[in-house]
Amino acid sequence: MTAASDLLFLRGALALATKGRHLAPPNPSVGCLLVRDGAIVGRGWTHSPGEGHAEVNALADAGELATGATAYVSLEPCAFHGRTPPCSEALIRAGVSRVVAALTDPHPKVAGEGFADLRKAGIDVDVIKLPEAEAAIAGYLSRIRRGRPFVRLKVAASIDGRTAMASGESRWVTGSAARADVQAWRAKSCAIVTGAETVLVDDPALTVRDERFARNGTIRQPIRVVLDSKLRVPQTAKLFSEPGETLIVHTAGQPVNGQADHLKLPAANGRVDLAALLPALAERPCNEVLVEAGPTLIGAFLEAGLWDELLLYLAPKFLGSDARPLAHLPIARMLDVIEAKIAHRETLGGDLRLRLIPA
Ligand code: AOF
Ligand code: ZN
Repeated sequence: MTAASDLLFLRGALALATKGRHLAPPNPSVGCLLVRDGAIVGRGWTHSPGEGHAEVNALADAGELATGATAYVSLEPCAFHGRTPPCSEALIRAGVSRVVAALTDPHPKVAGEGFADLRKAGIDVDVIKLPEAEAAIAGYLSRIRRGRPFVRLKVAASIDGRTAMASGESRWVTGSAARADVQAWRAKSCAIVTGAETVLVDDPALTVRDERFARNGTIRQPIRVVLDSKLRVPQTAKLFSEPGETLIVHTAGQPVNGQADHLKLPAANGRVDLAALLPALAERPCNEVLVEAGPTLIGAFLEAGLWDELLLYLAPKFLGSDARPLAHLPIARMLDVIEAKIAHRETLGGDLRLRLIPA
């Protein structure tokens, strides 16, 4: 039976899931709320891989009060031994009487097995589908269902759609609030993808530096993926000495030094084939990738239709018609324009952030 309170508590579980967003990858970030006699007795969310899942953390929080409680979870409890034991067993052992979940886990080792285990043990199970629960773990779902990560393009541009002066000079187009926001998107990503050109021109760090995302003094760094088909990036590039891993993706030749991880992929039009890159990143495993790159790579993702979201930060200034465009996209006819929908818009300091999705 679905009561209004079920929805409320399930949304509460989903809100808890956001707490682990920067820790959980490549695991899905899940939230769990334990409720007994109308009162919340336990809260949990997914920690780093190998540490507790949401359910186990909520059970630990509730202690004895978990017996007879209802567990609200944003995802079906797992039913297999991975890095940690199955949550279905932990819930059964703790004596919860009912489980309400917002989504079935499509992982081949779960996919309904978690619910089946609970029911076999006499626990009532209700699934109340929440679209927000899907959106919250879109990267994980994309990796498991489509074999490719969720691709989020990020661009900071002027109101006339320019990202840098013709000289390459690009600091600072947007303000500090927009830049702080980018840190949050990086923090929940598994990989930051960029191109050799950006590394050669800007020498970026591409790291998460905001202490908000630290746990026990360390910050989980998304892997930096540099598409460097001809191996032009020198070992002196800043990103090699930053915390976290760097992966160089190339299409020909042999890397001369062993410092960074290398991956050779097929080429398409002389560049790394993006259609080959994405499954390779899913294999690593990557849920969400953030593409922070120049006009060529952004244009290539747009043109290939291999993107799920574009985060567009717009600063109310004009860089002028000699400045660099946000995407290199030679389109001649109206028939071929790439259309998008504005899914969300927000102001950040003096800038505007649009979230666009393919139309
Ligand atoms: C849950 N609760 O909070 C999460 C789940 O290697 P492990 O043990 O960490 O298991 C990873 C799998 O667990 C992952 O692929 C997904 O199926 C599930 N994630 N399940 O019950 C959680 N994060
Ligand atoms: Zn689990």
